[in-house]
Amino acid sequence: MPDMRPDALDVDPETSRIVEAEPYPLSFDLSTTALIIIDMQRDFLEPGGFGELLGNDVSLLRSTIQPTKDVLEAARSAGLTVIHTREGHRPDLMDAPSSKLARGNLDLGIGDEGPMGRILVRGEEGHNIIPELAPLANEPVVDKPGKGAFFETDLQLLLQNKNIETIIICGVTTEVCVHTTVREANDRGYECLVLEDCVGSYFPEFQRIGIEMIKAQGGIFGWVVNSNSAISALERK
Ligand code: TIU
Repeated sequence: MPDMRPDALDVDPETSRIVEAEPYPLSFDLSTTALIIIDMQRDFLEPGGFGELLGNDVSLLRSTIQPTKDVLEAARSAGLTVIHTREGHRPDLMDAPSSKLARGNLDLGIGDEGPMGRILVRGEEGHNIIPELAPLANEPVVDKPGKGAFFETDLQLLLQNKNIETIIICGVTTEVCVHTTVREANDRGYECLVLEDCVGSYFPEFQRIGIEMIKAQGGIFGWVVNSNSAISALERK
């Protein structure tokens, strides 16, 4: 006797998955799930970039690279939609609010010439995604002027046209661009699964609390799991 509940009619046993996430298991379908990798750019992860100029120790973010690489490979093998984002601005900086340009009273700030070219400017070396996670030609790269990946980008259009319902999130930094994007996605009706070892912060306490905040209150913003469990679900091991 087939399961005739309304939701069950849509379930394809070949592509449906369950991941033992927190705060409770999450069901998703490979055909309606996207992996979004947030801002894994040289400016945030390598010495001499914007992250370091803000006074941060970039080595704290680098532990996210290998697990994210593993998830990226599993997502590609599972046929997921893969989208990369980058934070940065037009060379004329007209898409950067003056508040953002002035913030921090930095000697070297957005648009200034740093060791990897002009900081957080599109087309510069530091703005590039780190080589370990280089996008494939068929993977969209969404350039965003803000912290959230939905703000003034075509991300929602891409997701709608691919019928995406669930987003698996990796990237940096946990409490800044990852959180902003998860919150934006949540309000737009997407289910978010944040991979705790694939998101990183310059502040260990913000990493811990940032993860707690997503899954608290019954998953107020979404679900959390580690990369191994996510990969197992994608591969259905
Ligand atoms: N400074 C910091 O933690 N993050 C950012 O400025 N951008 C992102 O998180 N991508």
